[in-house]
Amino acid sequence: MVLTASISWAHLPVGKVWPAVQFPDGKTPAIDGNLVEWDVIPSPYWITHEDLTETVVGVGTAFDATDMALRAIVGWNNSANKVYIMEDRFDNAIWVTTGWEPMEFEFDSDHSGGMFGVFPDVTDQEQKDRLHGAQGQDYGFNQGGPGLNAWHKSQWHYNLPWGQFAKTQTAPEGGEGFFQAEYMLTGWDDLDWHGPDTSVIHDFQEDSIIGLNLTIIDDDNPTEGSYEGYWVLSGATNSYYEGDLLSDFVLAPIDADINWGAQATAVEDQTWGRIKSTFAE
Ligand SMILES: [Ca+2]
Ligand SMILES: [Ca+2]
Ligand SMILES: [Ca+2]
Ligand SMILES: [Ca+2]
Repeated sequence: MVLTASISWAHLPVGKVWPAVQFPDGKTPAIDGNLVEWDVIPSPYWITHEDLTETVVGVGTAFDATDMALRAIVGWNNSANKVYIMEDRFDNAIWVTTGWEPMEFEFDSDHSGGMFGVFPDVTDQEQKDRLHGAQGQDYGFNQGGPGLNAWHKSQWHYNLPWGQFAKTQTAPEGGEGFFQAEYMLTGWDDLDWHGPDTSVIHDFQEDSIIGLNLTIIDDDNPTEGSYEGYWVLSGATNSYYEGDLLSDFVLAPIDADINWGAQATAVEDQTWGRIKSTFAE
């Protein structure tokens, strides 16, 4: 009994706690799909495809990095009270924007665990809508369908000032290259789809643990349904609705080994780009 209970409550992978890097004030990333501000963050903060397990097709950990590869970083800032995620993904056939290949990520800011996404026993639609995403949230580009970035009735919460998503890609849809994205998110202890006035924002604290899982989906030929994999950090497919299965992330203190003074920004490039486009007009 005791063993069963401890297993059912264990966050996954068991015994693993990932660090979420703390951005000092003034060093938070611009959410523009240009990943240059993340370059100063060293590998102990990286999550790569080697950390993921494929759970649907049955590939397990036999990852082929020429088919898809991932580097992701989770960060946070105390003053802004936000979490930031970077996705740097190689894919031999990118279908994130028009197909169904999101990097999906689920958040349980207060680490409450429990169901947040599927309620088979709830038949009342109003009640279901209120529960869905309330105490854990599920995000990703087009995650809720084309143009939608969350898997709940609520969609306002990933737009400013609560959230922000941006991406770039080095190849057109269906091509081989990198899909690069940045995400800024608010934590919610209770997300009510009706709006922020009836929702409760989480207060992120240094050294606290949050529940978070990420999954990348590869489907290189969407018209033929060639589903290639569902690669999950926690190793549990049902992480998309069950908070107990999410991985643990600790909101790390400021890391003295990171040279934030050397952090590059894209501001100069963007300014020059604007000047050039002005010349061209
Ligand atoms: Ca950026
Ligand atoms: Ca692929
Ligand atoms: Ca929660
Ligand atoms: Ca693909």
